[in-house]
Amino acid sequence: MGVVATDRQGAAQLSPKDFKGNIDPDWCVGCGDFGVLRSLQKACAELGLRPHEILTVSGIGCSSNLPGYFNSYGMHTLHGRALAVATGAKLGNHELTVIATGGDGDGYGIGGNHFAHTARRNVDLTYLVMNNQIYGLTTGQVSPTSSVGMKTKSTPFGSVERPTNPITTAIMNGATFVARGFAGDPKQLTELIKRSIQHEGFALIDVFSPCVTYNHDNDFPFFKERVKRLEDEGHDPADWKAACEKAMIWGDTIYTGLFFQSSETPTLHKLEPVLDKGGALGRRSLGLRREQGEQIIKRMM
Ligand SMILES: Cc1ncc(C[n+]2csc(CCOP(=O)(O)OP(=O)(O)O)c2C)c(N)n1
Ligand code: SF4
Ligand SMILES: [Mg+2]
Repeated sequence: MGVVATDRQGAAQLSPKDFKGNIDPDWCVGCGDFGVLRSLQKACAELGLRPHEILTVSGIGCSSNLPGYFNSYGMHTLHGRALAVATGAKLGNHELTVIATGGDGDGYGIGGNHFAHTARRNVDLTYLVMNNQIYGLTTGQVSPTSSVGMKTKSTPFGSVERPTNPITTAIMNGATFVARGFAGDPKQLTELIKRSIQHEGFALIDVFSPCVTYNHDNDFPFFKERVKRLEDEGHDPADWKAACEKAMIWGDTIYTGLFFQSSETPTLHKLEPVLDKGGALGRRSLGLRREQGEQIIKRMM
């Protein structure tokens, strides 16, 4: 968990609008990513966070443009590398609320290695994946979550590959908070984001965020007909086996909500002896004279 406001009596409560970036999104009209951005803004406002307490980090893709539209510190990094950079930032300043964002291609394809290892390390951050089952930015190629038979620009006769399951993958790799949201259910999504930020450890929220331009199979009506909330069925997120079973269901019913949560594993920054005492690394003195610091910066430029 990052800094959730407890120490600012009298400070005005921010509204979702305060988390609006200076640039308006250039997403297609109707893109699911709008719902994700709004839910994130609402969640941060309701938690009493301030923009300077948050870092959003992304890779490359339509969804990865999110940090540009959100008012906080932000980094738009390399394709598939959001989690690597987010891990470094969290260890550099573990007081920050770190939120990595991106798409299914970015996170589960080229960045799949980082996904597995960030979960295993239980890095204390939220990973918000806008899963539209397609490469949107590059105009509609098959992605790791595209369904078998799906026709795309790169699979004109239908995809022959089985899709990855982000929920079971995250659970098997040791993630301690694993959830699924839907851009068409902002109320549930906002709650999930709030809980993921409050959670201490690696939190995945895989969000169905339809690409209205390049994926006409998995659109808003497709999900509206199928999604059922786990919380309406009395699912216990502490039940690992039930979480895996529910995550495997894909058909007339597809579950959203919190599949799994555990507080048994310490976060990476709590395990690191160097970070254990003395506060955030980024706030500590480097023990260098001013000239030495300037020389290092000069050498690096
Ligand atoms: C190293 C590298 N390889 C490939 C690309 C091209 N590329 C840019 S975005 C993208 C896929 C984006 O898909 P996804 O992460 O699902 O995001 P979406 O656009 O669907 O939100 C690819 C292959 C790139 N930018 N860099
Ligand atoms: S191409 Fe798809 S994912 Fe990209 S902005 Fe348009 S609708 Fe959204
Ligand atoms: Mg995508």
